[in-house]
Amino acid sequence: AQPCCYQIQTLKSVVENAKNPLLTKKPVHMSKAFIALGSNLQDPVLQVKNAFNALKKIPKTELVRASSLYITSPIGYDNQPDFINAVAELNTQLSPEILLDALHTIENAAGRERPFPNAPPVLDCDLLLYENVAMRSTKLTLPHPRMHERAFVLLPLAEIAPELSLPDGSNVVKLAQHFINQGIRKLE
Ligand code: PH2
Ligand code: MG
Ligand code: MG
Repeated sequence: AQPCCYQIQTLKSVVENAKNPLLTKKPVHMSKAFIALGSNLQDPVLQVKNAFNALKKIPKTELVRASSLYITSPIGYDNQPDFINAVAELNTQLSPEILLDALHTIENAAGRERPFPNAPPVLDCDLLLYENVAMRSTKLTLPHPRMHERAFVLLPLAEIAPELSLPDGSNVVKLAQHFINQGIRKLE
């Protein structure tokens, strides 16, 4: 075909496609969410890297940013191995509750068991923040109730989203500065 004929054909199909509702994408509303990942069993570095890949596969969800991996001293219950921690930023069409279900599915797929409360996790995936939502239900509390005091959450968050503020207005970089002595360093 001559170049001009080709162009006319292309124009025709553009016009036809514009009329086809199956081919015209409606803009969808995406919500921003932040996830904390932690592991201290069964090759924690691999567990956290696998978790990033699993986050990419959540339906109606995009992985926007992944932090570096950090090696961190256990908080709360001392007699367990060091953790590998990281955080991820997602854009999602899922509600907080459905996103939480997806995170539990990822934990279970990694072989998470809960023999006792705060048992060392093969993989812990916590929903930290969902937009500016502040809520408390039996299933989910937002923001994550202990994120304000944990270097292993605040430092990786400050790395990928320094401008981020929590629903109460506190800035992550400022919060992180209080907890830099908790025993945390970036993995090389
Ligand atoms: N998670 C906990 C308790 N303590 N300590 C570190 N360093 N990293 C964690 O991810 C972590 C913890 C409960 O989820
Ligand atoms: Mg946790
Ligand atoms: Mg958890």
